[in-house]
Amino acid sequence: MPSGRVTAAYGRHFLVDDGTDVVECVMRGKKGGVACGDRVSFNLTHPGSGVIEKVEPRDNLLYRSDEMREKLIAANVDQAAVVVAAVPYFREELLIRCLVACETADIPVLIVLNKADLPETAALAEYLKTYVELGYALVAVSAKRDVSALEAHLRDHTTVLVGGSGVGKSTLLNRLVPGADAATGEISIALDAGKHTTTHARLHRLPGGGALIDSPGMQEFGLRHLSMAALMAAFPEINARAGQCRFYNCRHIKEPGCAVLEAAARGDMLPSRLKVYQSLLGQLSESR
Ligand SMILES: Nc1nc2c(ncn2[C@@H]2O[C@H](COP(=O)(O)OP(=O)(O)OP(=O)(O)O)[C@@H](O)[C@H]2O)c(=O)[nH]1
Ligand SMILES: [Mg+2]
Ligand SMILES: [Zn+2]
Repeated sequence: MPSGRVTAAYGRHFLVDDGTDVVECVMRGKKGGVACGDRVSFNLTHPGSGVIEKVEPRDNLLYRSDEMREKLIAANVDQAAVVVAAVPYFREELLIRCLVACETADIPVLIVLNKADLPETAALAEYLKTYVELGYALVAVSAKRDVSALEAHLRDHTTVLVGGSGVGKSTLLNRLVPGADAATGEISIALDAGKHTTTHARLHRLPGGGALIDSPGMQEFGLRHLSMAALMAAFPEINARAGQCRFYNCRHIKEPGCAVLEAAARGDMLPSRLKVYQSLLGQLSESR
């Protein structure tokens, strides 16, 4: 049976690259999802079209989940580039949720600060130094001017671009993959937000080796699938202090003698990150 890699996922339709040709496939029956980046086996039904029969076991899978369902983003990636920008605006909660999802899926992350050409970016670059101190890799680029700092990180890897709408993922892709010709959107001033220009994930081969997956910008990153242990492990500054709390099972909400809360009170932890941690924890307890 021929096999290949899924390079586009449009609902129940997929493009599969077998190394020579791109075959349009559907999934048989209603079983499980197929994600961009999946390795699959398929049967040809006509020249150029086929049916996916089997999804090979995945190295990893990045997905989000809300109350209703799971939304697959990409499979079998070496890393995720979480793209942020000061324009239209920086959404720290979305960044944190992306970082937590990648950590939970065992996917190394790189924070990409885009739009370095804009004056609004300087303050955000300063703010993100805290993330570097936490151990995250960060590169600043301008999709409009210079992306060389990012190129070195992408070579020979499969990388998925994730982040909010309008941060410039598709513009980065077009710059890095000449001829990709992905649609990019003008930011709607009226809404002061991205417009969700990209609607489906797509994998492109990088000219220097490796692949880049562009994904639709997200408004929310649902994390219903998280366990409490995974949540705590995904915050390095909490993880590092958890053993110092008075209670071994401290949840770092309002317990006395909590080393995490004390660190936050001293200014040794970003209050915004503690707040997102606590709200994620609250949602987990609700959904159980
Ligand atoms: N000044 C500046 N503008 C940029 C840069 N990168 C992207 N833009 C602009 O930002 C807007 C949104 O870019 P897109 O690439 O469509 O953003 P996206 O992240 O793909 O958005 P979605 O597909 O909706 O998720 C466009 O108007 C781009 O021209 C940059 O480095 N500098
Ligand atoms: Mg896009
Ligand atoms: Zn604690």
